[in-house]
Amino acid sequence: MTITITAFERSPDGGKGLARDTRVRWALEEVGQPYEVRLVSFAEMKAPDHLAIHPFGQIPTYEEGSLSLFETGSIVFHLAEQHAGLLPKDRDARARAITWMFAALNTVEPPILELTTAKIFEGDKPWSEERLPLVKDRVRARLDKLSAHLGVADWLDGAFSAGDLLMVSVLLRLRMSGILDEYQNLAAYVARGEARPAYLRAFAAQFAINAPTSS
Ligand SMILES: N[C@@H](CCC(=O)N[C@@H](CS)C(=O)NCC(=O)O)C(=O)O
Repeated sequence: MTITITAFERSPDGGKGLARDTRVRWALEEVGQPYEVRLVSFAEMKAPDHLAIHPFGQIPTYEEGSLSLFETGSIVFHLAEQHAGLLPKDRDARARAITWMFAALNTVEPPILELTTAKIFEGDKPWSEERLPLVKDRVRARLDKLSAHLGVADWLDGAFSAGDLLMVSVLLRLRMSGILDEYQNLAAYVARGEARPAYLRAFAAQFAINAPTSS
C-alpha cells in the first residue's frame, strides 16, 4: 500500500532537516518502506482538505490506504509497530524504548522549543536578553540529566530504537545554539544518529526540496 506523507513546500529552515517530516522520513528509511511526499504551502496547510487529515493544520501527516495520521510521535510509533527495526521484541525493552519516545517529545523537546521561540519570535522584545539565559538553563537542566543517563553508551537503552530516533531529532534543534557542544557525549550521540544510512537518506531527500537556490 502506498504511503504518502506531507512536508513543507519550502521549509523555513532552508534544508537543515529540522522540520518534522525528516523524523518521519528517517523512520520510514529505517524500516525500509518506500513513500511518497505531498508538498504543501502554508496556505494549503490551513485549508479544509489538509485540516481533514491534520486538525491543527500542520505537517507532517501520514496516509496509508484508509488510515491517515498526524503527530510525528504517533506516526513513528505506528511505523515501529508495523515493521521491524525501531522497537525491540522483548516486552520490557520495548516498553522502555517507547518511554524514551515520550521522554524525547514530552520532557526534552519542550524547553528546546521554548529556546527557539525565545530567539526567533521574541528576540526583538525588550525583555528578551534577560529571559534568554533562564530558558537556556532550563535546556541545560534536561541535558545534564540526559547526558548522565547516556554516559558512554551508544544509545539510550541497548540497541538503536525509535526512542533514539526522536531524541536525536529533538537534540538536532539545539545545534545552532552551541549548547549541544557543552555535552561531549550528547554531541557524539547526535553525530552517531546522523551517520546512520537511513538518516542520511532522509536528510538528502528533504534537502533536495529545501536547499537554498542561487536564483
Ligand atoms: N506536535 C506536532 C507538531 C507539528 C509541527 O509543529 N509542525 C510544524 C513543522 S515542524 C508546522 O507544521 N508548522 C507550521 C504551522 O504550525 O503552521 C508533531 O509532532 O507532529
